[in-house]
Amino acid sequence: MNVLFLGPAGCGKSLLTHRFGEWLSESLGFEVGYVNLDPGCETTPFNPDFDIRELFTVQGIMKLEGLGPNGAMVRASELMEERCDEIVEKVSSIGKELTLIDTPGQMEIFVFRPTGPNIVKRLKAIRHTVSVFIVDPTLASSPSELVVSMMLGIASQLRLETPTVMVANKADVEAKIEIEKLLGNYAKLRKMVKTSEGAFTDLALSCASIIRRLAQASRVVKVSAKTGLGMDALYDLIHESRCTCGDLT
Ligand SMILES: Nc1nc2c(ncn2[C@@H]2O[C@H](COP(=O)(O)OP(=O)(O)OP(=O)(O)O)[C@@H](O)[C@H]2O)c(=O)[nH]1
Ligand SMILES: [Mg+2]
Repeated sequence: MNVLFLGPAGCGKSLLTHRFGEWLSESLGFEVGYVNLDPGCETTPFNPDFDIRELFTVQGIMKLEGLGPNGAMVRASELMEERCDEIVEKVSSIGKELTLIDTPGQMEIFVFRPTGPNIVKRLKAIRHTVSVFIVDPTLASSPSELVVSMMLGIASQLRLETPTVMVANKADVEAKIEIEKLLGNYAKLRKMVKTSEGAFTDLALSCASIIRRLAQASRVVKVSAKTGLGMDALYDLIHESRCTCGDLT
């Protein structure tokens, strides 16, 4: 199985890839493969079996093509697209039971451009692929912000067409709202969105009902990539998503 880690910049994709992998091998004895698909990162907390930076880096593109960081990131995305076959071949030949895939910091580069969907489509054809969408509590400090974060998760699910589970990371930091509880209690979420101030309360309420209908994961688990809290719950959630889509191989 492949597990993709997705989410907004700085939400903890790389650290969670590392921590979850460490937990899978130490606690469950799995053979874990690691992939870095972020051409812009300086370092990775894990030791990748395949690293996109073996092919190109954002820094290199900036120098070579005289581009700024954003232009170089877009160019990197195009290069990933051009070398899609090679990337899929490298990822698929890792040969571990579970391969954890860290994705670019700026998720729009991967998810909202053709690159991500194309790579994932091919990975899916080879073996079961699940996404973990990470909600960053610092970007979900009010009910309507939480709704926005979840919409982003649903948009990723639509783009990549993979079973997608959602986690609230940074559980070791005190959160302003109880994310996982609110999402497990739709009536409470609606009530809180309704009473929160904002010109777009109605819009937020409509989005909340979409989340209820479309979020594949009926629950969100709380994890900490820093302390390792919730790795067992994340594993269960991934396993459940696999059972729901009928693939138990
Ligand atoms: N307190 C706390 N900090 C965390 C946690 N997970 C990640 N961080 C911190 O958040 C920052 C970003 O973590 P990364 O793992 O690099 O996040 P990322 O999503 O890979 O970041 P980009 O790839 O740059 O978008 C780092 O300073 C981490 O130490 C967590 O569970 N708790
Ligand atoms: Mg990262």
